[in-house]
Amino acid sequence: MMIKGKKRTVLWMWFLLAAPCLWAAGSKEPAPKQTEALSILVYIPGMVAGSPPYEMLVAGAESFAVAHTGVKIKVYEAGFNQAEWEEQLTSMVAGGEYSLVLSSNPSLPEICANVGKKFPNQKFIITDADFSGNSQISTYLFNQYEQSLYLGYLAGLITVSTMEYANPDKRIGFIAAQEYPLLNNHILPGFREGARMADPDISVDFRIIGNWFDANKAAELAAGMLSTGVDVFASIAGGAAQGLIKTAQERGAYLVYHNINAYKTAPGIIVGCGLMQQKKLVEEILADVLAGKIQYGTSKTVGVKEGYLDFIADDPGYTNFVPSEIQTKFNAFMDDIRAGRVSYTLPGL
Ligand code: RBF
Repeated sequence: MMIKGKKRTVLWMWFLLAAPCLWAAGSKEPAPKQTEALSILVYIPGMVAGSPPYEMLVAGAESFAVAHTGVKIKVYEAGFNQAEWEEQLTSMVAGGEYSLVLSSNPSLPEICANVGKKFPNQKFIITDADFSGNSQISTYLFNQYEQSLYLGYLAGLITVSTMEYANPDKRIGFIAAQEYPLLNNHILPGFREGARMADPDISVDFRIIGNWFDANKAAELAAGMLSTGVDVFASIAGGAAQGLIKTAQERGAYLVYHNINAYKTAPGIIVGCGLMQQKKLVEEILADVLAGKIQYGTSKTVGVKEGYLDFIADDPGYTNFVPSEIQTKFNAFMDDIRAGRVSYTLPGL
C-alpha cells in the first residue's frame, strides 16, 4: 500500500524525530568506566585570563596531560565571588570522578579542608599556599617574600635614579587587589625591605583595589599615587593590573612585575620582571602524583635557590631600558640572592 501526500510527510517527520532517540536507546551502554590513570580537576579560584599564576597552572596541567596517556584534566573557573568557592568545589567533587583537585591560591587549603571532610578520599594539591597537617592536602609555597625583595630592590634603585620618569621623591607604590596573609606578611614587607636595601629612606605607598578585575579602579589609584610622587610601581592585582599599566604608559612611570615576563606589554615602562616557575612546578608535582610520591599533610617552600623563582635579566625590556650601572648593581644583587648571600628573615604567615 502506498502512503501519499500529507500522511507520508507526517510519517517521515515522525521517523526523523524519533529515529535518533530509538537509536540512542538501542545503543545505550553503561557509562564508561574510569580507566584514566589520573583524572584531575584544575580548580581556578577566579578566571584564568589575565592571572599569571592561573595561566601557568593550566599550562602545566595541559602539557602534562598531553605528554602522558591516561591523564585527563578538567579546568573549572570558579569566578570572582569568593563566597561561592566552597559550594562550587563541593559540587564539582561530589561525583567522585576526580582523583585529584589541583589549584593555586593561598586561601584554598581551608576551603579544601572543609570540602575534604565530606569526601575523605578526595586529595587536593595546592600551590602558592602553605598548609600542613591535613592528610588529604599537600601544598607548595613560593617564597614571595624573596621575589618581592629583589623586585623592591630594583624599584628602589630606579626611584633614586636619573631615569626619564624618576622624580626626586624617594617614593614607590604597591597596588594590591585585596589584602590576605601572604600579601600582608610576605609580598608587601619583602618589597618594602628590598627597596630599603637600595636606600633606607624610600617609602612605599600601598593601595587596595578591592577585587581582582577592576582595571579602572587600578588606573584611578595609580593616577592618585603618581600625583604624590610615586614613580615606580609593583602590583598583585590579576587582570586589574592592566589599568595600572595603562596609567603608567600615559603619564610616564615604571613598573616592576611579579611572576611573568611582561616586558612586551609595555616596553620602557615595565622594566623588571620576576619569574615564577609555576608551570615547571605543576609538571613536576603531577609526575610525583603518577609515581605515588606526594606526601600529603606537608607543605614545601620553594624560591630562587630551588629554581622556582628568578628574575628575567636577558630580555631587551630590561637590557635596553635600564641604565647599565643599575643593571650591574641589580645583577650583582640577584647573584647574591641566588647564592644565599642576602640575609633576611622570612616572616611567618
Ligand atoms: N591572583 C591572580 O593573579 N588573579 C586572581 O584572580 C587572584 N585571586 C585571588 C583570590 C584570593 C582570595 C587570594 C588570597 C589570592 C588571589 N590571587 C590571585 C593571588 C595569587 O594567588 C598569588 O598570591 C599572587 O598572584 C602572587 O603570586
